[in-house]
Amino acid sequence: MYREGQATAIQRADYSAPAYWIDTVDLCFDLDPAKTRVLNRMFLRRNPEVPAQPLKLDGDELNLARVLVNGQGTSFKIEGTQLVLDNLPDAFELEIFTTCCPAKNTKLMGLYVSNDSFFTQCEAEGFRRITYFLDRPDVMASYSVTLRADKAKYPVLLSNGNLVAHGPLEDGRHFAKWVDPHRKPCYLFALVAGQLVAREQRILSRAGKEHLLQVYVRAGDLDKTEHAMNSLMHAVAWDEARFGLALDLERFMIVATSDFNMGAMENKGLNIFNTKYVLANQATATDTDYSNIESVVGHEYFHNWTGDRVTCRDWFQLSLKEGLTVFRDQEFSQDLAGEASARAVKRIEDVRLLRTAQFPEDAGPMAHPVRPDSYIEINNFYTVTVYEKGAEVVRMMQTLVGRAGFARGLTLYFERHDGHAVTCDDFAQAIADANPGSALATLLPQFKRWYSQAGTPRLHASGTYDAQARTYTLAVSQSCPPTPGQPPKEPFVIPMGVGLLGQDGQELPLQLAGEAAPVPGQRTLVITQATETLTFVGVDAEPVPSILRGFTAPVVLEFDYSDAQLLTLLAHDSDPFNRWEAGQRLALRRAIKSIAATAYPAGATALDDAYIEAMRSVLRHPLLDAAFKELVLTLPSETYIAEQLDVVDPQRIHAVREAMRAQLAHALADDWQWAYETHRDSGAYRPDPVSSGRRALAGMALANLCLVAQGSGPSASSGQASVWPGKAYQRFKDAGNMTDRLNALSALVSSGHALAAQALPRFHALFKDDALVLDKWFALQAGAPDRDGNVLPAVRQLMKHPDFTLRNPNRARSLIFSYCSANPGGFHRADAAGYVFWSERVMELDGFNPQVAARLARALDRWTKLAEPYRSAAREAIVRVAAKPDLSNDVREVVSRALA
Ligand code: 0A1
Ligand code: ZN
Repeated sequence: MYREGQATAIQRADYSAPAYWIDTVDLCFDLDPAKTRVLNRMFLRRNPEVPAQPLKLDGDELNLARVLVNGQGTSFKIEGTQLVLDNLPDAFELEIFTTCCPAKNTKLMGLYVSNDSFFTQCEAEGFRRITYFLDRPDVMASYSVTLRADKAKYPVLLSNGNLVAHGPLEDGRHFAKWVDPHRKPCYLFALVAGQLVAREQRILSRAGKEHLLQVYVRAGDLDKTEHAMNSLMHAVAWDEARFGLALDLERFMIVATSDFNMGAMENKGLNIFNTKYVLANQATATDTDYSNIESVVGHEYFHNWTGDRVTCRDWFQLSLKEGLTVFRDQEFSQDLAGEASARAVKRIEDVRLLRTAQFPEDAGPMAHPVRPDSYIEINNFYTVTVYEKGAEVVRMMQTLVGRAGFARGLTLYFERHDGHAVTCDDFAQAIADANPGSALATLLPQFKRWYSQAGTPRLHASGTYDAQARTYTLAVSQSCPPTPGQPPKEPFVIPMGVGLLGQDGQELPLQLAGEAAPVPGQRTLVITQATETLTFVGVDAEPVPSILRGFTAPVVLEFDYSDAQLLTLLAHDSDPFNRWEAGQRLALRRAIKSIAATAYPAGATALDDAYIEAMRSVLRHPLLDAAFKELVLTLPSETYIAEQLDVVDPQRIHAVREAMRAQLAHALADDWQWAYETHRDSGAYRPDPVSSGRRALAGMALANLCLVAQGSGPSASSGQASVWPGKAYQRFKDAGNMTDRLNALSALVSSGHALAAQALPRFHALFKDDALVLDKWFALQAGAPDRDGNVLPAVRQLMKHPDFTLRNPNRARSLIFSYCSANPGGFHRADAAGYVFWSERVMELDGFNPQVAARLARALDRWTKLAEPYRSAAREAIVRVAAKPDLSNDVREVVSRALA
């Protein structure tokens, strides 16, 4: 067994069924911030399929007061963190009495206090911080829970399931008893107690059943719950309509807390959410917030079936519920967006996240398969690979069996596994078995390599046109780079959406050699071999291939497109994803060329007329949606550009991208002005895709116009340009919604205009009582484009601001993560000061919240790619963190992998 300091790596191959089952759990809590008493009465029975052995219950930071077996005192041992009982009957009642201290729970795992209320977080292994238990997802039990607390301080007492009794107790205390009708693993347990108010909504299911939906928040926040409630109602209706999955509870509750390590949690019937993904009104939330709320509310609700009704056998199977549920929330948002073009915008956004966050993970020291083989700390594996790549794997299954076939597969999955804890194999098998004869069913063992092989496959394609034979041949090959512990890779099953465009941009019918007749429009071909040749016949002139349409597989497509071909795709491709992709390729190519150029400052004229004219055509296009235009006109991020290079000089990338941004701003100055004027007013605020798209494009235009005013080109000197910062400031003051207000503020900050110094304090004064808006204020400053190293001193100064605290994860993310993980130009400093700052914060956070610290530790994952002097300095900083003697397993796993 592999040992890492104190910690032992858990291996997927070592899975064995539990030695005992827990049938019922009866919990009684006396809630007190300093000392909460937990009485846990369980019925257990030996698992006859496993050799007889002692019962080992997990615990963490608990004070044990009493253990009774069938009402009698018993001998027990404490081995490390486990409570060990031997010589047990085959079936017995076990009573355990413990206490814990929620007020001192800074890890926010288990039972903790936030704003004078109690909350729990049990996934993945937090329940053991509440009571001794078999804290593993394959042990499913029936729960009844009694909560007792001071009535004035904690008027609302919530747990999973149905409220069966409540009433007063002595000394101003009261109680509530909850019974969950569904068996569940302990990671889905939840309780909440505090001064909360609820927005309520009664709904009827298709079958005519009534349900109560509730969104609980602090008293002042009720006016910010309408969108979350609407999103929940949409989610309930969508799951019934698309997959026939109805709400199985009389009552479904969402509770918001401002102290939360992650986004939200799908506890059965009692979802607990980060306030960020609940609270919204037009004055305080942006369009992005609105859309995030919709997808996170959907995500947690969809877990009710994919995660709660059918759960994971062990934590290696995490993507069973997460990949599938992300896929479901992506589909939900697309279906709600409606129009094909709005669906495409959502798809592009999802792919952009995958490529900027997951592709680097898959190429770095933390690379792991969608179903990992081992871990030291499971909390480190709630990753973009498990979530977003996992969702792509599920999406490929749908592509291979079709939308209806996939819905059939899901139905079979629930028929087979409802109420059980299963594996990714069980899921894939159900989808394949419901679709006999499909490519998925035929290729299932090979397809499942997506679960076992890490790394991003590269799909290389080249095209040859034979005018005489009227054929177009695509030679396709695939490979996958080595990842830690996985040197060679076997070929994947890669669904590849393909279309061919004529020189005039018209879609050509497709006929493969050997086929009887052409098929109009695009089709999905399935690549399975290391190399393959696809020959299209009846092709009258050399076509422009549109490959991997809709991003049908999570791969890097290499095709040596000419600029002319990319311009044709950008102008004409009927597939909006590839249309956007063509624009990205054109920009990327120019960025890379400029980065490699020897002249400095780099990128002064990175963009040529052809590119600029193409962007102008998109911007002025009479038919394209504003949201799509905004995506096309956004240059590839610095992180994405860095991933394309073998050796990364972050300052050079930053300089080139900034120069490209400025060039685009100047060259299209009149067009930006037109775009701003024609999109700035979207009528009464509604966060729908069309009006959000208009606001996004207007915001982008304003940012560009401010950049022009700050710059030195011919358009800057004209009096016309210099009015824009003033207009932006006015807009910032007058805006009727947060999207427009923040966009105007951001235009001033990112152009570096002096008015930013007036706008920022004004913004703070306006929103000083709204934590989520203050997060935006911190984030904007920490993420500002770096000018002569000005961001780090600003961040250090902001750490001293009375509103800053590292203890609140949202606030820590808004300042520290925005700087270290989302501002490469500011963070990667030649003087290493960014890395020093990073190491200080990782170690500081690790002292009280290792989970959040380990996330921050990932900011230097890609250090080996850095050019000198960054590389050595980054290594030094990581070594400094690794040398901390009392480092958590969470951070230790990340830094030791980085140094391996
Ligand atoms: N299952 C949740 C994510 C989650 C995981 C761990 C947590 O611990 C702090 C919290 C939430 C989801 O996928 O939404
Ligand atoms: Zn989830």
